[in-house]
Amino acid sequence: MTRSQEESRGRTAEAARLAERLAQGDRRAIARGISHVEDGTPVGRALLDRIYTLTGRGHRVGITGPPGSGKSTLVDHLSRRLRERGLRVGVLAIDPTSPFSGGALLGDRIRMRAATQDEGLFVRSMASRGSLGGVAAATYEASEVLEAAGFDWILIETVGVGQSELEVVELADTTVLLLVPESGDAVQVMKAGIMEAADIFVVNKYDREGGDRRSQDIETSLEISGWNRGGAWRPPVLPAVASRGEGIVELLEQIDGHFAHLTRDDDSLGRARKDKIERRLRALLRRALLDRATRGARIDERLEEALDRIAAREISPYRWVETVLADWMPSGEE
Ligand SMILES: Nc1nc2c(ncn2[C@@H]2O[C@H](COP(=O)(O)OP(=O)(O)OP(=O)(O)O)[C@@H](O)[C@H]2O)c(=O)[nH]1
Ligand SMILES: [Mg+2]
Repeated sequence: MTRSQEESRGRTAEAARLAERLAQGDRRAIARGISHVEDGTPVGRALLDRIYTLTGRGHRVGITGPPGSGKSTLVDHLSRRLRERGLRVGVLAIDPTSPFSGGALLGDRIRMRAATQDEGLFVRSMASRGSLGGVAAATYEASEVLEAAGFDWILIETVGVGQSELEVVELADTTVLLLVPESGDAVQVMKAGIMEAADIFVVNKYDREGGDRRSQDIETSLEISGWNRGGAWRPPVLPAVASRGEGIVELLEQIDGHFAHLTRDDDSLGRARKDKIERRLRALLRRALLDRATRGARIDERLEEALDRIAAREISPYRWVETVLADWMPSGEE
């Protein structure tokens, strides 16, 4: 057997072991599985392949909104309620180091709760590493790992201000957008196109001035934008004071309502998921192509070599890209 065959067998065996332990809910296996997936290792890929038949059973809920809008606080309360119902809850938080809460985030409360006795709660922060696949892909894959481990609900917290967040949002079955009475950041959120992706709006911090006005604004923009995007679900706008646990029951009702809407008589959940799968296939293919094409291209090294010279304006970035590309995939013109 060649060395690479041996390695490949080793990976398959490790993925198989992980998959088996995962399915039994072994927390260390879950954590390792997610790490593999996050790092994009061959074991991670083999694992995802192996567990695929076990995925698709959970309800994936994206919780997004501007920095400091109360996402972690809300996720904490939501997961409590779900645990009370006897449901197993996985929480994935992306880049929880916004300048707002300075990294204390993801509610230390829930992390601690998870770390203690509760077997039905698993919490993980996803590092936004700049891997080829990006954090959105890693998060999606992590949610598959959690589903394979038998978690019924996957709550995904992400700051809703950019393209990659929008990708995360797109992967959820239900997207909850949190806004606060003060406008400010909301503009950014709207620019990112997340308004259009939201299934449920929550105006949090209703204990502050201006909640009603904000709700009214959202209602108005829903009317203007024509909320019935190919379906009859009308995104509700709900008030909440997450820090006091107010509005959580109503929110859960709406999330359930949305899921029921997706799974009603016809196959809208199936269709919605197929759309997502299609986007995912394209993204996976892009990543695999890029991976394969750049193998051995020493991109990182070359970047490092070039950085100083480009910063000093000795060569232009455009020239650099052309040079790298020429080495990497000769155009055949020579
Ligand atoms: N007044 C008030 N404060 C709240 C409410 N909900 C959350 N907070 C506070 O707002 C701050 C930010 O809450 P987080 O839950 O960390 O917000 P977040 O959206 O997760 O923040 P990032 O992850 O940093 O983007 C905390 O100090 C919370 O206690 C609310 O309804 N009213
Ligand atoms: Mg947070």
